[in-house]
Amino acid sequence: MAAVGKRMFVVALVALRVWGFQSIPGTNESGRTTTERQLALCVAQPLALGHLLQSSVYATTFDKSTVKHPNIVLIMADDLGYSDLSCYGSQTIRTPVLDQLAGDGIRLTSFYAGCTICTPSRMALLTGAYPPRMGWRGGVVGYGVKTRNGLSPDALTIGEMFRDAGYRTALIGKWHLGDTPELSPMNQGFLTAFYIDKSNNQTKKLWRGGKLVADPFDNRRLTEQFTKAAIRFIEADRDRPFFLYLPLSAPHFPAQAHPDWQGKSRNNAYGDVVEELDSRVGEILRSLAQHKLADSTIVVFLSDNGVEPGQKKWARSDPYRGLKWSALEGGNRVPCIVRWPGVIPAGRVSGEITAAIDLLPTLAHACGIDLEKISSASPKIDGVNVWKTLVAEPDSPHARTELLYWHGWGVLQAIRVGDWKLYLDQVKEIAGSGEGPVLINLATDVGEQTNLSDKHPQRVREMKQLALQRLREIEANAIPLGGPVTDDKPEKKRALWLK
Ligand SMILES: [Ca+2]
Repeated sequence: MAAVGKRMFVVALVALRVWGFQSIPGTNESGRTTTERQLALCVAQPLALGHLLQSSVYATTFDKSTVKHPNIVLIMADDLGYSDLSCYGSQTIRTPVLDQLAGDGIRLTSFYAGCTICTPSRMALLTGAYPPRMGWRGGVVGYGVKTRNGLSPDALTIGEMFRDAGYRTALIGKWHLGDTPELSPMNQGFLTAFYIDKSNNQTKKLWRGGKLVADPFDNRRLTEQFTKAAIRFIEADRDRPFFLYLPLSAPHFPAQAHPDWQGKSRNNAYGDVVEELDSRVGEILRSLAQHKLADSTIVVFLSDNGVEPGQKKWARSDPYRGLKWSALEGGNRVPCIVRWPGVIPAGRVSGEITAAIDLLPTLAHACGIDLEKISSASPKIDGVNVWKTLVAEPDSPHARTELLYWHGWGVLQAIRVGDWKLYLDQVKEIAGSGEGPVLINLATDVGEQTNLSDKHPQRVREMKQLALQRLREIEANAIPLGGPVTDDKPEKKRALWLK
């Protein structure tokens, strides 16, 4: 459908809502898409549409939904690269469902994961804070972080935030924030939990709450099992709002195709796994539509970090360089799509800087949760509320202007301010970084190839000073990891040019 026509129908929907047609029974239980429903609505109301066209309200901004406490479905892929979806440029993997989700919502092109590897990325997503604030100093649980350590129960998680606001909460997928009961999802705000506690190459155990339900699990069928559990959770109690955190274990290595998808893609088992993931997201969206929940549910899709080095033959982050663990764009910048029909304008693309840490304050705002009123010993939040950008509120400055990049071993390696990125450390892929800080202009140099530090010495000084100021504040206010404290004097790893 032409963009203008689509927009017209959406405007009509908003107008009908304003005029009191808030609920049109019989138009949305068939699983039709939002656009089709809006089309049906407009056909059913020719007088309203005629009035609308006469009054020429094309410039109407999107009205906030009448839904005060929308549901949340927060889907996260594992190690999915920036350009592994068709709508982000993949030529070898077909993702029609996620492409449509982007078409019905907003696609973010400067969105950054919480970190470049699994554990700190999830810490950041769940707390809205940079991972070193949570005592993380490098590595993942089971590799660099002991399995009895993880995210501190003292931190306020997004699960606790929604639970305390009266939401049903679930973690279905991969946890990776500590193995002990104290550090389990059940103790971090998730009333329902069906999960693997580490990556699919680190464990073979599948848990439901505290009960072991499979050992070994079938890696080929995890996405299917998580999807079915997610749909059961959505359908269990539709009278209460819910927060579903669905961090799928795919396409993290070993990528093994589900039998129904084996050989279907043009990109090996990795592509098969991503195409299955896309289709499973479709099953969840269909469930929402069938139960008339699509318009009252915010769906977010993101990845937890960039391309895994062992999968670089198949996974892609074009046009960016760099892999998981690294501070290059390819390690950090990931797909992110957000859909809320009728509230977030359809088909938008935004290149403003946004980050996984922004989701907690942004979703809190969207769901009417006042973060200021939540009393907790949790560390400060680094995330900012970017809601006005998502809904395209006119004349509102974008809330995020800067970003810190953490290497997988805990070092603050770079800072971004606007389009400028300054490397503060020696990084093997960045020429000249052993001689001094390297300044990149991301607006003109997506491959991060040209060092502009000699041309902008003042900017280099200011950005370095800002990075140091941010780092010192974070170090001064960090809490220890959850679990036993093993280091008396935690090592402070500093980038070469911040020493
Ligand atoms: Ca990951």
